[in-house]
Amino acid sequence: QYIETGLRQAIASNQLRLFYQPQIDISTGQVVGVEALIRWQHPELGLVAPDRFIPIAEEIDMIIPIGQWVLENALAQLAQWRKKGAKTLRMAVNLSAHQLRKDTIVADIINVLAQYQLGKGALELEITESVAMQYPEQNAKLLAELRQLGIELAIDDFGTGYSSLSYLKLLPLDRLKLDRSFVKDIENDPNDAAISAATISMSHELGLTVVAEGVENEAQLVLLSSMGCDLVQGYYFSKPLSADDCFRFIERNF
Ligand code: G
Ligand code: G
Ligand code: MN
Ligand code: NA
Repeated sequence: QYIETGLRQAIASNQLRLFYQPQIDISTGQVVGVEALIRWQHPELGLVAPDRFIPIAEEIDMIIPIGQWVLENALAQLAQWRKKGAKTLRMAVNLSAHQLRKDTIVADIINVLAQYQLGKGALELEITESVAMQYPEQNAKLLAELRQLGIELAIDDFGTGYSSLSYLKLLPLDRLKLDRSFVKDIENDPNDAAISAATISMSHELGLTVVAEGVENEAQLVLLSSMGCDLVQGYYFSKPLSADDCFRFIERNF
């Protein structure tokens, strides 16, 4: 109740914040993208993590305005970074089920991209497996429209849902994000290593690239690299950063 009341005013009260986590191309070491991750700067609770308020935002119909706020602010930030020299940087934004079902979603995204003069390859949308497979036919049509606009599409938390793999052949995707639960013990657990290797080779056969999430040490990086993983994201490189800190991180390898 307390969270709910506060959440309704969070945008107007300027309490939402975006943090950005770099995504690194394993073969070049370059930062090719960043994932925008929301937090809520609450006057009493401090910085609230998305796990604690996104589910509530979905229930009380606040996820649409919050999702729109994220798109606008993340793309405004990307436009600024591109002007400062990060010319090909990509911004990954998490999309909730409700946002995908909104009938003006394509127009909304076109408008924000146009507002910041961002073209193809600027925006990546992350959707979870469960969302992707909810309405496979409708999603296929919608995602094809988005992809036509040069928006890249990634499946978030891959391998964790109660899902079949059939959506992978139905949907026009660019990338899978290997869930960090498989990466965590990849050096010690042969099952995690097998699942990761199989996911990477299957993805490549399907014409998709793979981002490994939650990479925390060099051993994990070396193993993922030997498996042909394309991109990595995790504390070994950087935790999610404020915009200023993130730009300093990106700037190091222009
Ligand atoms: O940043 P953190 O690891 O705490 O994020 C936890 C979860 O919150 C992640 O699964 C992420 O997908 C989700 N999340 C973060 N930012 C957003 C957002 O802007 N929109 C939605 N729908 N989910 C987000
Ligand atoms: O579910 P999604 O991948 O969108 O959310 C990413 C979340 O994972 C963020 O909240 C971020 O804080 C967290 N995260 C990012 N890198 C690491 C990592 O290396 N280790 C762990 N344990 N969490 C991470
Ligand atoms: Mn994500
Ligand atoms: Na994830």
